[in-house]
Amino acid sequence: MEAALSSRQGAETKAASSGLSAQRMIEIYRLMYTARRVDDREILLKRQQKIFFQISGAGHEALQVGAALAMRPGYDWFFPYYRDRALCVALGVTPAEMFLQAVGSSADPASGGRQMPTHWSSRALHIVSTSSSTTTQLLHAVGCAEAGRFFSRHPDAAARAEGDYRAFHEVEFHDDEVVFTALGEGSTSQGEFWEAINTASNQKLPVVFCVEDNGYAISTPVEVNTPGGNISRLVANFPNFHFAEVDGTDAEACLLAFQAAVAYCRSGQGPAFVHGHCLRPYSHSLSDDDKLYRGKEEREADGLRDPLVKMQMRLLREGILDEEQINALEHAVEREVAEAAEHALTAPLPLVAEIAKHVYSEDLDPTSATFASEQPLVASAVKADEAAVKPEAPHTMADLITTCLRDEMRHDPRIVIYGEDVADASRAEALSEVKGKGGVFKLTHGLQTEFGSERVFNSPLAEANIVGRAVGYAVRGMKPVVEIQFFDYIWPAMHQIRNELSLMRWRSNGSWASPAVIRVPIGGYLTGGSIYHSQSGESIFTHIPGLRVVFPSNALDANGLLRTAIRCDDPVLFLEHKRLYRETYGRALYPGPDFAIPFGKAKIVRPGAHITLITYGAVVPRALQAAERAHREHGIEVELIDLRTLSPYDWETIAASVRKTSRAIVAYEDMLSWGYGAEIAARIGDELFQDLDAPVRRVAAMDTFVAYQPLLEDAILPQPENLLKAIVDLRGY
Ligand SMILES: Cc1ncc(C[n+]2csc(CCOP(=O)(O)OP(=O)(O)O)c2C)c(N)n1
Ligand SMILES: [Mg+2]
Repeated sequence: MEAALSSRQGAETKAASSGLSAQRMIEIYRLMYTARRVDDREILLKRQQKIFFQISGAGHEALQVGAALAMRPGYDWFFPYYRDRALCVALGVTPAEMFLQAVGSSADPASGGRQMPTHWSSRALHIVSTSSSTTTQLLHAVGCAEAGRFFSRHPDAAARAEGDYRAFHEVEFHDDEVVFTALGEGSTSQGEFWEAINTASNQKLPVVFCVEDNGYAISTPVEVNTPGGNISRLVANFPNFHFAEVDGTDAEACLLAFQAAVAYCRSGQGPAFVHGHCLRPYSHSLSDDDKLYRGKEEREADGLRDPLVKMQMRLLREGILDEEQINALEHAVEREVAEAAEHALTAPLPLVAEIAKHVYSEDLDPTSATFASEQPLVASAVKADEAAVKPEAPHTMADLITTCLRDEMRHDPRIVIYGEDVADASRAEALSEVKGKGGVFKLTHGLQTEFGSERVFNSPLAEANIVGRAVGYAVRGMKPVVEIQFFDYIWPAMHQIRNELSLMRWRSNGSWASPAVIRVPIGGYLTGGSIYHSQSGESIFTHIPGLRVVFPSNALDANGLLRTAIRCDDPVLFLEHKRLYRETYGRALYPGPDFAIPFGKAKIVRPGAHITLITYGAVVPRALQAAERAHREHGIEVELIDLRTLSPYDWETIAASVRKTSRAIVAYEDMLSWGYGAEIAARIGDELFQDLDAPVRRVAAMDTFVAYQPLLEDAILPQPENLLKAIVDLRGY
């Protein structure tokens, strides 16, 4: 492939030698050469054991420099992948900064020594922190483009506001900004690739997708990942795209292809897809040896296509530089690279004392009094137009969640709500004759009608799409409050939640954050909910640093905690028990539009001197029943603690109670083994051993999923009788 291979839907890619200035050609070579020499120097340092990992961008330089020079750092937005060294050099990341990351220095501006080399991040250049996960970044790019478009259509939403997360999110946007993202050809097998081009296509977003096709994914050749061996052929029918397939070793062809792609995106016509054929002369990484799986002939053929050699030859052939000038240019680059590497070797190391910094926001603490300022309003104080629900009547948890969403959307124009079926009707013209859906549980009902289809809309049926886009929205300063339809189906989003959403702030050493809210209906006791509509599993998420996990048991708490979730600056998993949505238990009056409850503050539902019972969610009303019976039938006084938030949780309240009662039960709806209560029980045993008069007990579900037949469901999930028995047994211990 010697020149641009093809170009469809838009500007033609001009033929090679169409006339870049000599200056431009020299600059391209200098950037490509710099990237290669940084790789070479890192390889040396790795062999000397002065750095700990190396992965090179060798063979991709022409494509990446072409991409970078077609865009504007600090104006456009970039979601690169680990091979994009030349892209980042050309955007303005210096070799010195790259080596600081390679040695793991605290001065590494991308991550402060937390990420491997080539895990890019720069606020000034708009390079958003990337992970090692292949492909996740594409959905961030999509969300980022949506956010840019939203701000450009609603500039008022960008205004800074005090008192919530908006105080800490400077918003910049440009009407014609473009978002770039890249991945390898092997990574196009990931579902998130297809989920990203789906939304970009549907919404005509200005995203440039770049597939850097070096023919291999570690040892797996392209035809194994891509049926037919060419990704361009597979994506060709996505609407609204500009497509280009180029020789990724020809710097000029690449630059021209990207210029056309970027122009198409800037003009608002839709996304672009640039597929570049490049090569990988240095194996996958220093941990890989391609001689183990590639024939000699194939490797040698690649050697002849080295983009660096080709560019150098061209400079010579066209008389742009002579040999001496090339040598001078190369020596200058080598000097800069060597000095940068030397400097990094003496750079300061990160402090162990700062390991936990930026796991959560350093600016806004959701456990603080900032979120405890408001008492519920008395009904007479609620203005009629403030209350979307009647102020004088008690309301269900479902109602007060909806009310909170509505109040917060009125308060904060940066909130968008999306997910599966959350809109009233995607075909909005139907709304004049239909009532609207508003979610399978109806909690978002009426919101699209009030706030419009740009703020409340349906997503594709793809959970990673929902959360991945939320990351992109949130890094731009928007507040996505998204819904996963059932907890049972959160798993396709798990990768985004664990490796991206929750890690963005820590891995970028505080440079970026993605404080989105994910609302998730959870739990059983449904009579017929069965395996796939009854799951719990909260401990899997409380095991993720960086994520707040909230689990209210009643209407008032749900309202106040959801407000804190939305106004705080951390990502929050907000678990809503389906069985509690419309229960009589825990109904409450509308508490007003500013009622908030801080995280990490448990509620003592019932005081008692004999036994501490710690629980949350739908077990709270069951535990209350058991506690009342223990009092009536056995004279046992149970102190019932509703944790309300699971990460963080209120250790002080637990400890004070156990010191008083000397007996503790931890109860939870999830399976007994490895469940949330295991951690609480272990900590009580660890820190309060001297205060205990009996072992800590757990009451939870059987170690199985929930079955359909109600008889089985009742036996599997913890019931008031199980709790009562545990209380009586423990009192007699
Ligand atoms: C989700 C995920 N799965 C597996 C890996 C391990 N891994 C790292 S790179 C890689 C191959 C990627 O190949 P390709 O997309 O072609 O990019 P290239 O490295 O060739 O540029 C794999 C499997 C990963 N980082 N992320
Ligand atoms: Mg590859």
